[in-house]
Amino acid sequence: MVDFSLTPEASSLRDLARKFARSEMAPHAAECDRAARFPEEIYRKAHALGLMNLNVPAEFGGSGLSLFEQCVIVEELAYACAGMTTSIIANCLALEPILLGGSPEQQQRFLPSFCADYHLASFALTEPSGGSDAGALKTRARKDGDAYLLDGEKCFITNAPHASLYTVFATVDPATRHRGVTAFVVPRNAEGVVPGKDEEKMGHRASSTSTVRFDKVRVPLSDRLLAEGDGFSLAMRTLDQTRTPIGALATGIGQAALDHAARYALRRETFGKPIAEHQAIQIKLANMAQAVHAARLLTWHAAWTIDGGGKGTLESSIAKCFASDAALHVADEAIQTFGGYGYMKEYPVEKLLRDAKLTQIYEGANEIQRTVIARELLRAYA
Ligand code: COS
Repeated sequence: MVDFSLTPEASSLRDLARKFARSEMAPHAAECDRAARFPEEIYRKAHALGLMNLNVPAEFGGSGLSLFEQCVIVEELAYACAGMTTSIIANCLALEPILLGGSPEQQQRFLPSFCADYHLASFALTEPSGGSDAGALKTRARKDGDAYLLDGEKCFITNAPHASLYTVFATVDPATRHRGVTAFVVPRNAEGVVPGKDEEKMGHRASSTSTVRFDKVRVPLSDRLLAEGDGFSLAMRTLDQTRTPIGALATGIGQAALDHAARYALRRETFGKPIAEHQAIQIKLANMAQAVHAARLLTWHAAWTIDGGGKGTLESSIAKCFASDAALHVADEAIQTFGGYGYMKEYPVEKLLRDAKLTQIYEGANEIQRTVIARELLRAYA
């Protein structure tokens, strides 16, 4: 039978994440947003509590959580600050290719240090010439004896200026498009690795984003993940896993927007009564509640599918796409409920709109999610 209740473990993880989010993250969210400050002290605390490397199995010192449990945590964190959450969960994205494609020796070599101490890793796939067409990447990997030389530039890389390791996707032969894409693990201190300056972003301003240049970076053969040409499907399989938590992140933004709007509607009065008593506002709140609820259930369903051994390509794209569209809409309606105050930085809802916007873009723009959904769907009818 389908069961929507949380297990005692998931419930206590939710409580832990909620307490951390509300006591450690929320009080600093507005200030970090205003100043575009990367609050490393908060990320260190998240690491110490086991809220960082959620997908890394316990045998490597990680939290070893199911995707469902990860989603429960991510929603709580994002409720307090989506930008901080993006930085906290970036290790999950960056380390996933090692979990999926690393040999036991590579996993043992790369993963435990991230769990034992606070270190950040970044997933380096997107390039300036285009992110959606991931098979057309231009970063070159040329064989040179017992190593590869990597040349190229990545952009929009979360945590890149602070990372000690990158999972990098490069091509051994651009003419073969996705069939040349190959994955590598590259330490930050390798000669020729040059992270750029922090980008000035619209939202997620507590998170750090930059380019990373690779200038003839020597990567030993032993740091290649899987075989030459296996990198594209490894990136796709990684994103199948990590798009679902983005659905949870967007759900957290949506829930925060709904809560702010409902509380405000109960205390703001117009025409002699709280605006919550006006049908126009009730309809808004009802639509917002439906969107958040549906986003959460689609996210949970995608996580449940993947935890049960399913590939989850369709389900994770549906969850990510729906929840991020819902988050933007709900944040917009929260601002409308606040009226002019909603547009002011003094109130928390305009930040939610700016933060929600990115969830429609990163980990695959929603146009790409719809492409994936349509392909998966049509396969069933062919
Ligand atoms: N799992 C495993 N393999 C997959 C896969 C998946 N989910 N999706 C595609 N593949 C495989 C295909 O089976 C195909 O393999 P073969 O060469 O053996 O036939 C190969 O990958 C190419 O697939 P496809 O033809 O679908 O590739 P396209 O170039 O058409 O691109 C999209 C597919 C658009 C889905 C892909 O480029 C994409 O996801 N882009 C967005 C990238 C992204 O999310 N960037 C954000 C980065 S993180 S912030």
